[in-house]
Amino acid sequence: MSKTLAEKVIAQHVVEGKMEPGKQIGLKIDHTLTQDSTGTLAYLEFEAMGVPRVQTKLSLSFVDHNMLQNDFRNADDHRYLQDVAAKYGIIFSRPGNGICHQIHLERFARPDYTLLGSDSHTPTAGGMGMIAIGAGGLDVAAAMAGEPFYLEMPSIMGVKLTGKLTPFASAKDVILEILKLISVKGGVNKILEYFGSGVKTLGVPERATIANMGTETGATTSIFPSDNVTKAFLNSQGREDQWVPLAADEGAAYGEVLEVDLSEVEPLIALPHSPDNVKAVSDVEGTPVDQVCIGSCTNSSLRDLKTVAALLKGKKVSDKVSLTISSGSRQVLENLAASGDLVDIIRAGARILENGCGPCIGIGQAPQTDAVSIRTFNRNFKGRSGTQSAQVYLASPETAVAAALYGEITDPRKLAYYPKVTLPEKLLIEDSMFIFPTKPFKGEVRRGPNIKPLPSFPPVPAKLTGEVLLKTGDNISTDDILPGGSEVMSLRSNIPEISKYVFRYVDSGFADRALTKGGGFIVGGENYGQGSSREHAALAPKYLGVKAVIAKSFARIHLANLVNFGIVPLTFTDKQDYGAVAQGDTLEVDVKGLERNLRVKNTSKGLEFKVDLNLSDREKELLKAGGKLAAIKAKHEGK
Ligand code: MIC
Ligand code: SF4
Repeated sequence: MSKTLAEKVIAQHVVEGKMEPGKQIGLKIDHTLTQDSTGTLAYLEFEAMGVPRVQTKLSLSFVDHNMLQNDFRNADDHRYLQDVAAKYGIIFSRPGNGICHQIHLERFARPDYTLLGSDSHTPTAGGMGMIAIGAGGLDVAAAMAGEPFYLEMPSIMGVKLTGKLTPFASAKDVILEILKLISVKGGVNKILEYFGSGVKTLGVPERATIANMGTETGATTSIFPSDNVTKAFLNSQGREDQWVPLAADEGAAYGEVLEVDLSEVEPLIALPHSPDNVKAVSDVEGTPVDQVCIGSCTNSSLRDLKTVAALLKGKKVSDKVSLTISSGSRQVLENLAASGDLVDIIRAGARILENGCGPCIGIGQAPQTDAVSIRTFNRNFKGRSGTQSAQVYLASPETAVAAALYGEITDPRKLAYYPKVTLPEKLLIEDSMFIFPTKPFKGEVRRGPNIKPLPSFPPVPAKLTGEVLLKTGDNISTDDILPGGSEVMSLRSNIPEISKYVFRYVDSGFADRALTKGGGFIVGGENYGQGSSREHAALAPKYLGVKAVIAKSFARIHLANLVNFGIVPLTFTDKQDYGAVAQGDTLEVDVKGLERNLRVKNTSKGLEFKVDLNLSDREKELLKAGGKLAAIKAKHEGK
């Protein structure tokens, strides 16, 4: 039977379950990656599993998020990560080397492999024909310990690309077009698989941009074929021997197909505060701009920054605008420097930041009050920039440059001259900021005082009772649940402290109220927990006593994180019942046996409503054991 490309790669790696959409499967994981802000917890969890060395083909630990060193805390985390990497056989990418996804794509990604990463934009490597999935740190730790990664077999959505992009439209506009069509929840439990004659017109960095931001549709992952373009990219990285051809079989059937004619894609922009709030740039032209930030794992490749340099060459950034540039990797920066492109960027008046995530997660460069900030990033949730009143727009590097030069949102086609950017056949490559775990590790793993032991929790009780501590609307993101920014992010290895920030900008009294009331329930709308993979958004509420979340629907990674930490995820059987629950109501639900169909008593209103607990037997076992860590520990102790 003909297979889609995704099915072929999955079939090579499936170790449990049937590959039928909606059924649980277990996948063997070849590569894992972590980054510092999820990695500290992931490695504390890995250590607790008692496995002497990682069991994967390759595991990588990056430091790219918490780069500010205002005090000892982030630096201590970096040192902890470096020690753990050396001890357990993990490649360590030193601070300053760049963003995990960009570097993994350059130096490690390979077609027909699987990757699990503790970061939601791990699907970037789908640009290289990998099945690359974002997950909570605990799932990644389990994969490092040799466990399969369990997930619901997604349905495969074909995305047929035809035609060729016109000047000033780029890969970012393609994914914005797709977001406009299917929204931030249109990809949930799906894989976006790209095919068609338009694919070969896109380079690997462009494919990676599209796969990266497929995450914003809620998709499990995105994948492109591996073809001669892939081969040329691997060759430029000195890794041609890792190439294999990969494409869907002739006649492969997709659950549904979306068609995008690249020649019709125009410059697009996502308006505040959601990545799917997409309009044509020409519709919002003239909006004054205060800040432009170019970089992030979506748009910081050599292709992007060479384009930026060529468009800025000989020009000056508007004096109303602060333009920041953060390249995705040291390799990108080095190649820009060697070709002279960096000089054009500096002369135009850009502020050059460190290679890393930086402003994308509010680590510096928070814009001024009420600022309009145009960013080449992938998320514009309210407050994520560090300034609650800022208006953040998402656009391509081309559109970002136009805004920086004109001081207002401008259709980049006004720039008239479109440079033909070509990438060198062979790049400058220098891997000295990786530490390869070749020598045996001696001594103790060093932990700073901010690295606190993991909290442990008892099994889920038979009956859950308590108040509705908070009722939210649709599309609540993990940035709403637990914000980014340098203040909160430096507490990622300290659950008692970070839990004080849960829902800080949604409802500043939440954490105190949860503790005072002895925990309780959260009621949510559709797509609850969209966005990042941070398991802190489950673990910190659990620490505050949250027992269950009742929502209309959940985002994939957050749902898994809730189960992993023993918060019961319930969905309204009839979504209308959402209207019958208010904040402050007292609820009661008998979850003994973890049945699929349950009834919740609203004792404040004297009402009852039905909810579903749609979990596999394996997930129920995790809840019964008090979470995934307890379950894995028990398994390894029993060996
Ligand atoms: C993000 O873009 O939101 C992050 C920060 O990279 C997160 C990970 C984290 O919260 O540490 C993600 O996307 O998973
Ligand atoms: Fe870093 Fe931003 Fe990418 Fe997250 S989305 S990994 S914060 S660059």
